[in-house]
Amino acid sequence: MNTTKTYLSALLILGFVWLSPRPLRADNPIITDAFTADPAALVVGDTVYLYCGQDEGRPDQTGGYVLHRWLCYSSTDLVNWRPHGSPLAAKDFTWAKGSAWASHVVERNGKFYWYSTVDQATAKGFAVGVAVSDSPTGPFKDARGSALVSLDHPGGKPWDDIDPAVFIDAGGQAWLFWGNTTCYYARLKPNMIELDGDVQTVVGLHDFTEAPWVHQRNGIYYLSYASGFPEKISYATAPAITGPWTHRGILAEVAGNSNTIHQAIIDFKGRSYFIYHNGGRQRPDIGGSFRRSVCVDELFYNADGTMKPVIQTSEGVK
Ligand code: FUB
Repeated sequence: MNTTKTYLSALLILGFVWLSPRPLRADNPIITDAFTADPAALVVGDTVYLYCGQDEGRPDQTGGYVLHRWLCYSSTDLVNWRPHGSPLAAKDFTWAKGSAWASHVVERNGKFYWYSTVDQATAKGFAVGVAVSDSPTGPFKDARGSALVSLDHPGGKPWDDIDPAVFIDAGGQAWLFWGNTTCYYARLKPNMIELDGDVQTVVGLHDFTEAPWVHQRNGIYYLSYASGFPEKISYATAPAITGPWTHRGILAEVAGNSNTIHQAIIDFKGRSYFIYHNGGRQRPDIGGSFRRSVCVDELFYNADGTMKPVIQTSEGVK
């Protein structure tokens, strides 16, 4: 009798442990229905929208960066991600061909602007286009019918008008940052689809490769970017968006099994997050430098405002 009682109690305890809620974990990579690269993220209310390119790289890792369209996902907890398909493709810019490289979406006055890297069809080199929508999930339409940024600025090279990132400051001024090997920036007009004034070069960055991302916290401006190759993420800080920028070191080491890493940084529900890609997908669809996957890990600050190096995990965020 006593044995039966003990057995039943043990079963009860086991059942209780089994049914009690466990912390949900995202597991990295967070997106597994496609290979995804170059994440940008936008917080709208209680939802994070994730925008990324769809990597089409071959399993044998040849062919370089092959991306023709961008994908969108959303989440209210960073663990469960809802796909919204592809609200924008390189072909939606009639003046472009192929390559849907890194992009960034921002909200202004209820409209959503998607700044995108494309390869030009009718002119030489890469360029930045901009598409607009009334909803974060689209549909998006080319807002200009032409490139917002292309080779025609001082110092421009066919490969350096890539990886746009937009920051809107507390006074409502929008700034566009972009570049490859040189980091450029320029003001945007209030209409968000035209540059306002000259293209400037950011000085003070160490070993800038690409993928600038600007954010602000407690009066400090942060410019993080991919440095070197294979890429790490470095960052600099400044008292104003125009600088002067002070180099602060490495924020993230080389991403697993990928030459590139391309970060986005957001605050969401009281915590900070570092969103990036790696080549860490496992069998049967093995990842790599041209078959990348988006990951999220938590980002922490020191008391003096510097950022702690990000620990890239397989477990992801809770
Ligand atoms: O995805 C193509 C290119 O690779 C991006 O534009 C860069 O940021 C790098 O991630």
